[in-house]
Amino acid sequence: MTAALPRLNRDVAPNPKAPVRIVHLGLGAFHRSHQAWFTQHAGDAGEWGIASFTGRRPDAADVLAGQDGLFTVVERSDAGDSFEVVGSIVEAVDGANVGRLVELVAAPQTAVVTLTITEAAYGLGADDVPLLVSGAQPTTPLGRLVLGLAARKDADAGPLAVVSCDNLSENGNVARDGVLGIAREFDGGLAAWIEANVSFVSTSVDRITPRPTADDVALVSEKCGYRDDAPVVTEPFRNWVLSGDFPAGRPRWEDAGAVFVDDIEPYENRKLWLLNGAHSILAYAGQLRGHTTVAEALADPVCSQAVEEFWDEASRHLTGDDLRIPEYRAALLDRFGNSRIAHHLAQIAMDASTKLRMRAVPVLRAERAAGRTGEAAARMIAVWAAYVESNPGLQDPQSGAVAQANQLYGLDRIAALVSLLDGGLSRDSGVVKLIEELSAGFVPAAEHAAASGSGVGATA
Ligand code: CS2
Repeated sequence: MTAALPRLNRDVAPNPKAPVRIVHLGLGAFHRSHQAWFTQHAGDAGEWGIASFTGRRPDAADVLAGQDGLFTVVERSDAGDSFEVVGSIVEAVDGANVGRLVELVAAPQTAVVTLTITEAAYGLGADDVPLLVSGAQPTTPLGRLVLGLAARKDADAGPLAVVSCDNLSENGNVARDGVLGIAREFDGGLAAWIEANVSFVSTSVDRITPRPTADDVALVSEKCGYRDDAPVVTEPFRNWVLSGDFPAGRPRWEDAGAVFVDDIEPYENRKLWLLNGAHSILAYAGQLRGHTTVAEALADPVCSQAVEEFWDEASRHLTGDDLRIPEYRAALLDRFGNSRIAHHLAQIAMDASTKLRMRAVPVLRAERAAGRTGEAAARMIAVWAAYVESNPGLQDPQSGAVAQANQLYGLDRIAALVSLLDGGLSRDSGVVKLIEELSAGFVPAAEHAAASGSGVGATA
């Protein structure tokens, strides 16, 4: 039945194909439900097409190219699903096609480069310096971007904005440091040109977008009457806060609800600590207690209490008149509880050493500086430590160091893990002891079930 349906094509697209003026690195589900969605909903969408490049694998580009960049956004709430075709991606390209990337970054009409390359990728560019120097093709997103910027400089194509959309605090500055770090080693003149011509915009991005499944593909066929091999399922909520200059212009994203601010830090921290921090607690504590999704974990009082206590701690350090923390927390409980969105804890658990540095460390440090224990932030680290003990293969940019730490025992093991997040905290014996105690309270689900029927294996 499905095979007889026409493939999604421009006849059902909302607007004609726009010219490429945005280049994106990191073509994944989140990019499509967020930046591509906002661009489609900008009042001047007709002027802003996105050329989107994949990261490590070509698959997403292959599928999307087969339907001219089009895809369906399925907005899923407790009330039901709504379907919308998004047409702002006008070119979907395999990231290994560095030639096309360079050509587009160097094109004068390109005004913006957006990034969703994962938190971990910002530290990887050094590997690319020898490749760039020898004239070989770079393999990391930032290495590839530097090559594109070199071509833009040579073409005298003018300034542009690089907009990081990864969950890092001060992500614009992190992107700038990463790009300049590579450029300085490669070509000092290029580094100076970047400093003078490239603006690095910081943003806080938010839209929960789990990996799509085969069921989602079947649902779109059934409801929409066409075949879409790359739908994306997301929550109705979306948020984008941006801070920085766009020297070559930008879409009117504010028409779609994006907010432009001078000081992004309070918004960034609110999102990274309250949303992402809670996610990380649920990811490790939840899986240790036998849960699979965010909604399931949140329904477990041990996990939700750990989240609430962390929110109480973090909120003490979130000051700003319009942050509306109680409303934000209430909205998060609703969003996490949206059980029609199966947001898998295993997906959130990955890359912990990078994520916890943003999500747990600042709150823990701030609490200790204020003379308190920081127990709830420490618990986030503790549940990770407990989780990697029984799941040593968890994907992580520092997986080798995590494995080494796992060879140790007790406080030594905890100190080694904490040192991957923050050197100072790992040398604070009070912190290490607290994390060890909290960690011992969380036992894997199997042991849990075998334990003598108390039902609660956590100190939360
Ligand atoms: C999650 C985020 O995977 C993770 O680490 O915390 O992807 C989260 O779903 C998004 O930031 C929501 O905007």
